[in-house]
Amino acid sequence: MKTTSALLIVDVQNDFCPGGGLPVPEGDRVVPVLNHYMALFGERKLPIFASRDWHPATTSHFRDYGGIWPVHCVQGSEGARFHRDLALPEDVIVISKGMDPSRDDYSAFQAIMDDGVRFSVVLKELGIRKLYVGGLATDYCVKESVLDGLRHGLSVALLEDAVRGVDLKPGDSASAIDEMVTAGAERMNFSQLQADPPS
Ligand code: VGL
Ligand code: ZN
Repeated sequence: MKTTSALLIVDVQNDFCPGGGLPVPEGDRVVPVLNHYMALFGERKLPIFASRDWHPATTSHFRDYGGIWPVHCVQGSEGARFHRDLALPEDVIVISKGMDPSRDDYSAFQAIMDDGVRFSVVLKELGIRKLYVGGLATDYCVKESVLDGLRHGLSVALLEDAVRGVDLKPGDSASAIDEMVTAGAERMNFSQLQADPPS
């Protein structure tokens, strides 16, 4: 069977969960749901990517240096680790973004693997045509990753039961979902995926 689908888990890191440096309300609620998605992709031998926000201590992304965000996901810190209950498989492909101290880098398409290979290049090598996206935060990294996926010509499904948003302004996450759908993303939840499994 030729692989065409992959799962992308966006930034499910301690700092984006309650108690973290940039907590997303209910951010940790995505964890058990994403574990179900990972099990389904794992059974079907489909690739699973996990992106991480991976900032240097000094970056224009942070409030102290001109940005809008409190300190979060500093490289090597506890806050930058994936949530402990996120059941990442051994063969998960971790991609990192946000290392450039002069850029925000919200999209996973700006992320690279440890060996420097870009996410889009890996997707191409694996023949991925459809990306299923969940994680944090709906109105930032999830949104930008979904929009970039569509720009790259992929089919993109937004896993609506496995995302949560920051909502700096109330309604930001709802608008982000509208924007993704308008751009061509398909909204999906776990029971819909079980009825129409990825291949
Ligand atoms: C994110 C704000 C700042 C995200 C990252 O992962 O959505 N949001 N840095
Ligand atoms: Zn960040």
